[in-house]
Amino acid sequence: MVTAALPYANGPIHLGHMAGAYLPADIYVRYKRLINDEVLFICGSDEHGVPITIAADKAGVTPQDVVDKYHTMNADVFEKFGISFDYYGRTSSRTHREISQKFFKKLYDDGVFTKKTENQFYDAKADMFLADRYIKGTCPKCGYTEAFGDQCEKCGASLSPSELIDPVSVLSGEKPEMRETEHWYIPLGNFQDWLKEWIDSKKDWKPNVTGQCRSWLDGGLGDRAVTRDLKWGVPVPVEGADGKVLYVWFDAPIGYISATVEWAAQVGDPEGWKLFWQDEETELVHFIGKDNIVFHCIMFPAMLKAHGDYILPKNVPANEFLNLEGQKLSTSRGWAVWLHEYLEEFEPDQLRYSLATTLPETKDSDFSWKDFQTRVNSELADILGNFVFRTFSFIDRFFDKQVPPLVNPDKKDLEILNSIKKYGEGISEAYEKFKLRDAVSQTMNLARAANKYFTESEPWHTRKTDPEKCGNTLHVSAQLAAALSVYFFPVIPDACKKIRKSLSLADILQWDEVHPEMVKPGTEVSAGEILFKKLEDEIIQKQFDKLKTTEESAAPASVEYAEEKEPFEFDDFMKQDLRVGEIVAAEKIKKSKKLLKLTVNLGYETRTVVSGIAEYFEPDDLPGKRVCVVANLKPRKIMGVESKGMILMAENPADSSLSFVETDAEPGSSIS
Ligand code: B3M
Ligand code: ZN
Repeated sequence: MVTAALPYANGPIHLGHMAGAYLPADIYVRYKRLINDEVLFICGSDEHGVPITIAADKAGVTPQDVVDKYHTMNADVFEKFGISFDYYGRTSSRTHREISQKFFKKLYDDGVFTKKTENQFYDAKADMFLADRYIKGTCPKCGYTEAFGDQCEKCGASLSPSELIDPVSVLSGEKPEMRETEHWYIPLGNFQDWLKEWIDSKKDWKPNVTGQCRSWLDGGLGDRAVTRDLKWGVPVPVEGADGKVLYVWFDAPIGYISATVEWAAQVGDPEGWKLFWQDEETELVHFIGKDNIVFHCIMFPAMLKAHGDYILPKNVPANEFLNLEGQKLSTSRGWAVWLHEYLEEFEPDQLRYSLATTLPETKDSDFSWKDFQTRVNSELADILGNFVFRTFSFIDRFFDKQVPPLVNPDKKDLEILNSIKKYGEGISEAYEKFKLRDAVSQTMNLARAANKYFTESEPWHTRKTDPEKCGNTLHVSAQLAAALSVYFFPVIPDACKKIRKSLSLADILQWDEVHPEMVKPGTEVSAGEILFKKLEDEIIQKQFDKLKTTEESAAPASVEYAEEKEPFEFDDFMKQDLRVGEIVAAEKIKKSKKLLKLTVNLGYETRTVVSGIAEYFEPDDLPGKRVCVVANLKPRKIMGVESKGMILMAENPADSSLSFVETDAEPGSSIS
């Protein structure tokens, strides 16, 4: 059972999504199908949560309009890009609503949840509780009258709704009242021991995944809300829950199960989904980006364990993030490459291959248009394309379109023929360990070896001087082309189908059908078309310029830089002791919207630092970050928490967003 993270249906798919979860998952699944594993590949649209309602408000339409548009658009882009889901569902479906409600009800009846009361702004006219972005008023810092409940867009101050002067509801314009509201929570602390043992048993999980899980566990697991006061979502199926819906991160992972149920119904085997979710023999693998690790390795496993009827994930090979031209992808700044726009200019295989060579498997990686052009021109075209083209056109022109027999092969012929199986084992082993970049580079190495063999055999000479030897070269090359059409199929399926067609081979071959005598002498070979056209500099430059223009148009007109402070003495600077600290845990501070309590490892000690960044960062995303700490700042009590030190933050003058000053240096390193 293989799943890929359900993309929010609030916008189009970009490169980062592809490299994070969808392409790795598809390559892995295609490989699994080639080795005859019974595999089901499930995904779908994540259609609930505030991201959807904000997009709807911005566009002046309903949430259903938003999800209908992007569900269709994203399903179409995945199809065109060859992401071969067996089923692509959506969490606004009736099946999903019923299954997620039933799941919730079982945990509710089993007493898994705790219930808590909290204060929240309520709009009596719109008859709903208000999320932070749904409240606006006068900024207490600069007097701007359109500040939102979470942030003032003018001065950038991070706010909490209760700080706004004269708050009003964005929906009705009325003054909201403060009301008590109740929510259900899953007390993850009750699963702490079991989760620690379960995570510790995962010896084959990627270190970036287990590392983040351990930070979470070390920080102590808190309670996680499983319901929200929103109109849009799965209604909470119990008494006294009017106006409440399931928290999006409670229902979304259940979307994997409901989509499988829908798939089973679609294939006429309504009970067939149980093989994939309730059979201990089945291996469940979740492909996700690193920002979803806590939900797939801590929260969802706790839910599945509590429920009792489901299997648990065997592996969660989360990828890190893909950067674009050396910068973080940013949809708000327009710094992104949208798949539907890419497909207007280029072929899926070209991007599948170049992205596969730079997947952020263990650390963030980068995509550049220049590198894309190099991968297409110097590898796909010059190595694989060139080898296949020369082989097929030689057989077509000089061997009457038929694969010649192998007669008295020499050492080189036998060596490369016998290397085919070896390559297959190495590539297969890499795939089994989710080392997809390594698998892809080994596959291209086989193409390199084939191309070199062809060139060094000089069939254009032996054709006249030693026709038998020339025939051997083309016989061997035909076997190599056939092997490549199987081994490369997970990555560049379209090109592989073309190679097989030219070799009159079956469309879907299995991995273990690859062997040195795959293509029989006498097989009809049609001269292949050019597999990969080279990309000209102009078309690449055009993409790069387009990126720059979109960024400029999305960037704010004028940027006001803060005044530089007065000069000061060097000795004064030397009084402060800056150190590298690794955040090992992060949590919100009760009754404060702005503060986070961070546990920071300084190498020589671990300490608590309070930081006013709760409006900018989810606590879940912070463990593992290495940041700059003013270590010798005098300790002080903030909201009852003793804070020793300060985390340095960089404030972007364009939009006042905050970023950490991150480093790879070891915790405890002195910064001066
Ligand atoms: N919708 C994707 C994200 O966090 C989120 C994944 C759900 S997987 C169940 O961008
Ligand atoms: Zn302000």
